[in-house]
Amino acid sequence: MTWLVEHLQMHRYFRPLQLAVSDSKPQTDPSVDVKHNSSLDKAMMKPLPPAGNLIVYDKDCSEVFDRLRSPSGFYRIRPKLHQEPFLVYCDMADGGGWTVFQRRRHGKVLCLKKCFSLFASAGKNLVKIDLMDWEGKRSYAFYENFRITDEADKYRLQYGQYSGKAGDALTGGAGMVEQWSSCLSGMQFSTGDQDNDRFLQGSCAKENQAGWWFNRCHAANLNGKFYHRGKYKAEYDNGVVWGTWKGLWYSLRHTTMKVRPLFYLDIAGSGAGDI
Ligand SMILES: [Ca+2]
Repeated sequence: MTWLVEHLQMHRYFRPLQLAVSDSKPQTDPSVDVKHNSSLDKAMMKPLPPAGNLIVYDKDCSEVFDRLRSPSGFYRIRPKLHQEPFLVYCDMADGGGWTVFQRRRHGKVLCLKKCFSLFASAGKNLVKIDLMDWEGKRSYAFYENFRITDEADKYRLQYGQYSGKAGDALTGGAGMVEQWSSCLSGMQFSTGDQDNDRFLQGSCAKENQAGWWFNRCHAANLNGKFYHRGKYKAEYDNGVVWGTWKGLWYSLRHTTMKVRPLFYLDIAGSGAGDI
């Protein structure tokens, strides 16, 4: 009798769990160019609501938010009609509707191959970069009309007006000399085996052990090496860096790059932001 009760309890306990596991399976997309390597990230992957027979994908997280007013989490989007839908993290706090394309929290996330299509549309957009140091202090930078071109153009970076508190590190700061060496506007994406920087004597991507946009080399590298404290010493300034806020020798704890349409009904208002 006890065995039966136990069995039923086990059965009842495990059944929904199994369902939950299988429900969440479509959320795990091995083809997404994102490395999820934390249980926290996995916990955030909640099942999508049933879509019925006709599955219509939203083109970005702002459309998901407009339609569902749903919480932050992973959602399948399709920026272009002829494109395969893919998973992205939607930040539904901080005013809502943000499509996250870069994130450092528990490992590297940079959605490039699929996410560049988010920037290909004619509509104006706003990118917000959220930064957090090791004391939990936050800062941010906004860029209007952010663009990443396609693979043929090696994912060239372009952006418009900066505003915010953390400084315009993508441009290298205010000084001409700094901008000559570190302005990332117009730069193609570099990796360890694809040197597209302007540093003739070597490879910025190799020195920094990171795929990123480099000039000669950078004042901002959110894909840099993760250090377990802020200040670091190394041969190269290869940390997770936003130079205009914390300098080149301070590696940040969390960073996020996220995009949404420029003219978006912002319910809560975007301030220091969720990260
Ligand atoms: Ca080079």
